Amino acid sequence: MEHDHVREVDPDVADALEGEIDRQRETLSMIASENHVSRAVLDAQGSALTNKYAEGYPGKRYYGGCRYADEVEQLAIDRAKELFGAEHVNVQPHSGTQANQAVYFAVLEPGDRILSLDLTHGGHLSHGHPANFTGQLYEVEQYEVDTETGYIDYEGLADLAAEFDPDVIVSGYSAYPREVEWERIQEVAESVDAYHLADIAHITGLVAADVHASPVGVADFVTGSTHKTIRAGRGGIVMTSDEHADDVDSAVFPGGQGGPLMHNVAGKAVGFKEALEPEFEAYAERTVANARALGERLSEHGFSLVSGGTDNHLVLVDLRESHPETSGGDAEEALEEAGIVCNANTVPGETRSAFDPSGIRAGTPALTTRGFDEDDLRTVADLIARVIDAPDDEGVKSEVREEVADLCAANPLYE
Ligand code: DSN
Repeated sequence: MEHDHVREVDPDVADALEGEIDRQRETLSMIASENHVSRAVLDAQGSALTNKYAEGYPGKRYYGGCRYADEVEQLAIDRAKELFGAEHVNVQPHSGTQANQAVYFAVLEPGDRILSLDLTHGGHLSHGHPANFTGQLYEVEQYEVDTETGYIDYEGLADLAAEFDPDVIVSGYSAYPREVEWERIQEVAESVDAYHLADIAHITGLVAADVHASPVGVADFVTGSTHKTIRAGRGGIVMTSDEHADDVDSAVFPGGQGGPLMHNVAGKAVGFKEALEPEFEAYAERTVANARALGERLSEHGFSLVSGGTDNHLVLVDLRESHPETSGGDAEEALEEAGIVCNANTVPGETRSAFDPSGIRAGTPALTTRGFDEDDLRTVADLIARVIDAPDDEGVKSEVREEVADLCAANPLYE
């Protein structure tokens, strides 16, 4: 991939951009929240729409010259409605966190109450972590997964809701490998007269392809990221019913953001069009089948998986039993040296620290985009096991790096 125009002006940045493309081509991207978007989405995101201010919404802008911005945003909205069956869609949030912020801003006052999953059990910063604005503006109580089974403790959630009386219950997670029972959480929300926000950031693509149950039409608000499993332009999205449409729109703009990033909205429109093609459903199915194959083979190697396996695009490995001397950080570093990029992650009942936790999280969205199949993922699991069994062995890492190079060459990226 050439960056000739950048190189003419700024060779330092051009070198970094080309280095990044090479890094993505030559390593296995297994960060569960990452993917490789198409050249079409890259083009749209690198387009002249980056120059355009378009505060407002299609047909109701605060600036002139918005004809093409209107066309692009309306296409993104219409395609998202078709993909998810949502009554109302806002495609302007700059990120999944901004999408969540819009929902909180639409229905909460400072000091109101949020009930959400603890970060170390798979939740997200923007669901109420003390270091995030949510933890500072709102009163937060957190439910957990059952540490024995790794599944959401739905009964504990119901008990906590009855006790805490939240204004919003947040479902949808960042490191949870199992299907979420949206209706069950909706029932709890209704029983305490709370809104239900389902954050499908990680599984937006799986929901769009009907590979995971959809919370659209169940929860009051559904937020998502648009660049993870759905592989569209970078950013966020909010879906809701007509009843809450105006509140959400004014919470996004002018409530939380100024001008939308129209180049990213164009990337969302293009990615949603791709996701409406039948091939996308096959991609989403393969992503899940690949994660299952990865998890099963890791289990055969003696690794303990949180919840024993996966229903979605990621596995969460708890290293404490199988590799008590190896932290998630040690494993992440050794794997990266061998060309396998994933991230250290907390596990339920965490006994180390958030900075150097006991687990690793690994996902299949990006490898599946490159064409990896279940056999490939079993091979990748074998490579992961070899590295984590001997994280300081330079010979092992060098051998694995060569096998990674072969897998990458067989599944080229951005040719
Ligand atoms: N950073 C994302 C993730 O890795 O899950 C969430 O925002």
